[in-house]
Amino acid sequence: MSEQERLEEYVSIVPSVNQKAIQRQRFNVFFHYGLNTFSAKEWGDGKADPKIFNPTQQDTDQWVRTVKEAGAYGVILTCKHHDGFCLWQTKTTDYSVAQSPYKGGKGDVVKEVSDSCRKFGIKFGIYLSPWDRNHESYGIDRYNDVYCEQLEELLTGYGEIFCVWLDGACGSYMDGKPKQVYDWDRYFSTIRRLAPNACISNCGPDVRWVGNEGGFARESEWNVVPKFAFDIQSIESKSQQSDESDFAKKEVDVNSSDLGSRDFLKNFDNFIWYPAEVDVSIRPGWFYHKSQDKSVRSLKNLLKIYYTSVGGNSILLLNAPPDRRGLLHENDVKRLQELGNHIKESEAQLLNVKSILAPIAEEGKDIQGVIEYSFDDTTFDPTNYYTPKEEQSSYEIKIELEETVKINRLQLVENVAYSQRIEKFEIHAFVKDEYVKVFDGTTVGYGRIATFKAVKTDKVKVVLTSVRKKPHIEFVGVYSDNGVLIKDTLRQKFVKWLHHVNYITYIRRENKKSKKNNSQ
Ligand code: FUL
Repeated sequence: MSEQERLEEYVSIVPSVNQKAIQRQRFNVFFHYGLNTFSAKEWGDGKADPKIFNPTQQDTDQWVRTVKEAGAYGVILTCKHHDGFCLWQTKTTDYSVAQSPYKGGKGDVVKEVSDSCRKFGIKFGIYLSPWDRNHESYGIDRYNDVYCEQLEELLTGYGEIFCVWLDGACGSYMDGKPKQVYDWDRYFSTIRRLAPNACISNCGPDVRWVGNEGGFARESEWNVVPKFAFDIQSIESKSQQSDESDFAKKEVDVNSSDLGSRDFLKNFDNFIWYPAEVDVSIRPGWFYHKSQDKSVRSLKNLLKIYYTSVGGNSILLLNAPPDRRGLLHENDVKRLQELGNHIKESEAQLLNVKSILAPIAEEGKDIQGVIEYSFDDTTFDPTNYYTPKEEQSSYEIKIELEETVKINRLQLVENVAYSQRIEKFEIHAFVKDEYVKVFDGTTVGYGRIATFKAVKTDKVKVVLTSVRKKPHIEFVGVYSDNGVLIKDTLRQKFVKWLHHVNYITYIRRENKKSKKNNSQ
């Protein structure tokens, strides 16, 4: 394939309807809740007495109200974690809320959370751990039937589901059991049949695990990646294998610091649309532990995660674990509200534009449309975009603001119905008598929020210096200074350098392998 044919191939790969929806949703909250909440464990062994599950003030409205205040759009609940304890009235096992004192054994936490989601207009999703340390059938083929029955109960009894989150973590050796041979294809077809609007995430074909649980996204996140990126064996092998708290600190998988640049893709032939999700907890643990009440992430830290994920072409899944009362702890609530206020206030700082100039547009796809467009709702509109009439080697968009003001952010969104096309861009601000470069960027995709050192100006220029094909831009917005500047620490710079070295080694190895295969 020539370079040109390759580029055509990459831009022909576009998201499914479900992927478009979850990408536009941008930010969701994880609730880890269950027996571990009461046993102070991260990985329950499946032997804890269900009687310890006894929240006395459970209020799922409080959880979901807080999610809304945090500025998130969806919730994912651990309906069953690795210990096998089910938060709903299931027919597949006795190890559930039915055996607990909660509501005299008649409670159904899944129902309560899904009802609260509907009440507050928040989407509802489920986490159902494939690894089950309690079920007698785990390890033998019958477990696949049990797992599908559990999926069926959850996908038919609780209304619309936006996401099914399949975890690759497994430590079955700890129980002296063989690893279950999971029938992933059957799980996927069960989900597609019963919840056609749901994305299958993590060990699934729709949303890609970013590769760590520490809140790190790559600087350049690509949506079109080689098909191998969706390889369950490798997702599983890189997932947590033991209950070590250090897991969260691990950085992006070294072999995959680049999953989609032109340079990287040229080594492969099959590609898929596979957007990244950053899953990370607001506390050191995924479950609530009283000892961590003072270790809730700072707002500064959350903002770094928010701007590098939501602002860096990734979905954010932020975990906030309810406590033993059945409430989100005051410290977590406060932090989530601060985050929500920050997002709201920062979005309201969008500046009015006096004029905008760009290369001549295709008919009906004028640049004016993309500054008038409101990006704050979550409905994806495939018809809204600006695109130039002609293919060019670079494109310049000049924005004149209504007033001279200090700015520190520019948001750029591609209409992903036309794939991800922008590979490199620059932002320049007019200061004194000339344009000065304030930002150098790579990927845009379904959302890039570029933050830079605040600069006083009334004119900004975005230059797209490398594209796969002419861009389809859905939104461009300039914002006044909110004091946020996301930049790398020395350690992160070092890790990036390390990734680069590993990446080169990886490519060399792949090339060697394919040369060897070709000569055989
Ligand atoms: C991991 C699990 O082992 C953790 O307990 C948590 O559920 C996290 C989201 O996924 O792999």
